[in-house]
Amino acid sequence: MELKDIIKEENIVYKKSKLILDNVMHYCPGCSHGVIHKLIAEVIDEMDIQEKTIGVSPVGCSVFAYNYIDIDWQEAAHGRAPAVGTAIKRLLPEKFVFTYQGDGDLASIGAAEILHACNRGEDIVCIFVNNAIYGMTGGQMAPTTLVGMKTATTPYGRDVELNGYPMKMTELVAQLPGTCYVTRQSVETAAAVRKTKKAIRKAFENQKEKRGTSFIEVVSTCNSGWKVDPVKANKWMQDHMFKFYQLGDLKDATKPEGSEYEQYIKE
Ligand SMILES: Cc1ncc(C[n+]2csc(CCOP(=O)(O)OP(=O)(O)O)c2C)c(N)n1
Ligand code: SF4
Repeated sequence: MELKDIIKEENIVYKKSKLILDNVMHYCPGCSHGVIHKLIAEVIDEMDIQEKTIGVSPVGCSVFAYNYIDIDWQEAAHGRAPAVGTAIKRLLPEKFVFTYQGDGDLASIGAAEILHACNRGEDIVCIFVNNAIYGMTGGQMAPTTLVGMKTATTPYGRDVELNGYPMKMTELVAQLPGTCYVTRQSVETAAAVRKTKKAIRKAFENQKEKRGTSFIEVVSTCNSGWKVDPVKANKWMQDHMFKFYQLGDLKDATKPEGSEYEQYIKE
């Protein structure tokens, strides 16, 4: 059988979402941002809300997210995406509004904005890409950098005495009454990608039902910033990041019994 016999319309099992534009992505090969964009596009497409959705893009590597997903976008200054998202949703409550931020953006300069938006229970979806590093600006330490992890500004590894402890933003926002759904996912395997897509869909459905803030952390790699190839980066993430940033739902207001984590902390 030749390639031309295989590449036929009837054999296609997967198609790129029509919301993903043809622009060539600037992300490094192996970067998680592209996969997460794909999932957001698929969910918006499947919910048929392309015309009704406004994304708020950040300052990190995903600053150009607006070049890749065919919806309306607003760029926000460093850390301010949840404040800008709040304003958009309050002015245009019929729109679906989501923010997209890296860990440097969300957990560093934007720590106040995200905590207060979640505490107010703004009816928005917050997507938090945690690759434990400032990817865009050359791999400096982020608030989420693990203890002992080497970065451009911690060449001997993050030292608690000097740099403090890594911050678990997802655990912090889960405590705030305004959040209705808080989850931590990843995208390094097909199974993980499917779970993350389900989480994004759930978050948008929550917004439809006006339930409050949904917060999705996606534990990710930055192979360029971590200075390893994409395969090693995934393995390192599985071995080290998941131990500290445990995957799963932390809060789910749609479940009367609560998420497994909520049940655990009640006991
Ligand atoms: C007020 C302000 N401070 C600093 C910067 C420089 N800056 C741009 S992107 C970035 C880091 C972004 O890292 P992160 O949010 O983790 O996203 P990633 O690039 O890893 O996806 C920084 C510090 C800026 N643009 N504005
Ligand atoms: S520097 Fe890191 S976060 Fe940025 S595109 Fe490359 S791999 Fe992705």
